Amino acid sequence: MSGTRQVEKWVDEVAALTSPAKIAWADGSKAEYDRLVDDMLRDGTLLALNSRTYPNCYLHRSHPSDVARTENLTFICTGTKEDAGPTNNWMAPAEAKERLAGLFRGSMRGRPMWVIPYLMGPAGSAMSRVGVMVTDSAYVVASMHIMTRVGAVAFEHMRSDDDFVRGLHSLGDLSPDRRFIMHFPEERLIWSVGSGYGGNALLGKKCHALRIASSQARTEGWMAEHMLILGLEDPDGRVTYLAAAMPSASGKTNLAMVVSNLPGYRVWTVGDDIAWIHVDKNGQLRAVNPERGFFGVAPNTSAKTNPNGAAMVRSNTIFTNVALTPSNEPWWEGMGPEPPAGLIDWQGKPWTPGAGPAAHPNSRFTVPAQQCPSIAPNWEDPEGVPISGFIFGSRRARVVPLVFEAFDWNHGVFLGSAMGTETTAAITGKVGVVRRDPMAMIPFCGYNMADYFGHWLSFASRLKAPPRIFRVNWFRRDEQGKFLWPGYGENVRILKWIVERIRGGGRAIETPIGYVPAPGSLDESGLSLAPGAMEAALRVDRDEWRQALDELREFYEQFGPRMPAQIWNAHADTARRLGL
Ligand code: OXD
Ligand code: MN
Repeated sequence: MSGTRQVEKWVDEVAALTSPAKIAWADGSKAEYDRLVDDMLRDGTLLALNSRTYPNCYLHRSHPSDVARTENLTFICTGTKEDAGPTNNWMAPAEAKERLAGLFRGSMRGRPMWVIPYLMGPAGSAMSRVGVMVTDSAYVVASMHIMTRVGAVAFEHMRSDDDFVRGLHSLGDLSPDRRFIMHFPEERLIWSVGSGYGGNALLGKKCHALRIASSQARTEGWMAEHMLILGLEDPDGRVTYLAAAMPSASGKTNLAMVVSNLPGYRVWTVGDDIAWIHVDKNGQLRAVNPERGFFGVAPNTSAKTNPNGAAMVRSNTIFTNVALTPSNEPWWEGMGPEPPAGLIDWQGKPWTPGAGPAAHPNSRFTVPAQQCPSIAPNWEDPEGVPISGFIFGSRRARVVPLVFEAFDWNHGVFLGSAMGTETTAAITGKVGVVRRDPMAMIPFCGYNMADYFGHWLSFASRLKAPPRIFRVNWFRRDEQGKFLWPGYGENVRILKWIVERIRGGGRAIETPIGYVPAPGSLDESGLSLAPGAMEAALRVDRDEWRQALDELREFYEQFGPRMPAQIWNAHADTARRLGL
């Protein structure tokens, strides 16, 4: 199979640079996937897991220095530094290409080069977009099979000969010193070298569906967001769709497929990481999940924290950097059972209790979305699902109440722009440091974030009734450092209040920061919280907010005059309402 003339031309150029032994075009078939797996079992890239308890599941161990996205090596290469903005690493396109051409030159010598045409988004959807990725990693090809729609379907969705994102990937020598993840949004081009892992190498995900797509979306008038999409079904069978932005490792996958602890309520999963959102002809926002699979964090996935997640990874799953039991089953911290004797750690060495984590904290599963027990029957609807509300959630021990609602669209955009989150040990090694992460897009916005806020603001006039915007924080703690809210399956109670607010009926009180649930309006039936915990979880603390607004001012100032006036005004209004 081969593609359009433009695709072929580009593939020829890439081959001339990387000098592969041969070129193979991926067709996305099951036979192709099986062949890739067989080859990788033979050369040791994959290990087969227990075929009785984990049929068609495999373990991959990455290079020990290649275990996570590397934001410090990720660049947005726009014509001017200002267009990338102060929160992105920037390099001039010509310089980036010159540096990386040196690393790509001959990098595939003696090895095959795969060309992967892929579709992001459901077949038949006007919201879907095409990419063509070139790689020298079989693991990447197999993972792209799970995460995207590979093959001829991609070419069928090109709107013109040139309508595809170009993604060039090579493992290089896997050295962090020669690792770069470069984005050229103006050319819809990605160059990634030196990493075989996750968001650095599966170019459809963070590189295409967020960084390049966010820039393309701005030009074309839609939104590419780091958001899950879920539908909450109420006891009357009505489903309300919500999209939620949360920073990495903040429970987004868990929420996307949460099992309700409230009788009569049910959550349907549409997506767990990325939402592409368009305005339809009636002025309604509609969202599709551009991905076809989940690339989730394994540790702490258990029958208790995420029963649907635990169930879906029992077949047809590629695990990366988890531990291995003597009976050839995957194991990770927080899975539930005690670690069995004879465990092998993520690097393939015998593990002893106390020797640090057996599974890497960022170990992953890659699994087809269709296997999730809560997958929505309409998750691949080409029209997408109607979005009635947005949720911005982050990890804050203080300041941010469990849930509250923005006054209006502009105020909601301000709340999204004001997001900060406490880093986890798994991410930076420094626990509890607040990192500014507007709309959870700091690592993923392919252009200047001040312009991104402006893009969000511009939707108000295009929508018949803009979705309501909510802020949540499952992670607020009491004076002793204990979580005030149980989270997980109980979070459906918060979703219920959100949907009641959207449909009318949910009661709230006005505070200086937004609408907070009125006493008794959150469904606490069957839940026994410590006395005073709910009040503490919902409290608006004036001093904490004063400090938060000061920190926010500093963050905003770096954008200079590009920062939209509406954001500054919302900041000033909040200070005024707090009496500051
Ligand atoms: C992810 C991330 O892998 O946000 O989804 O890091
Ligand atoms: Mn993510």
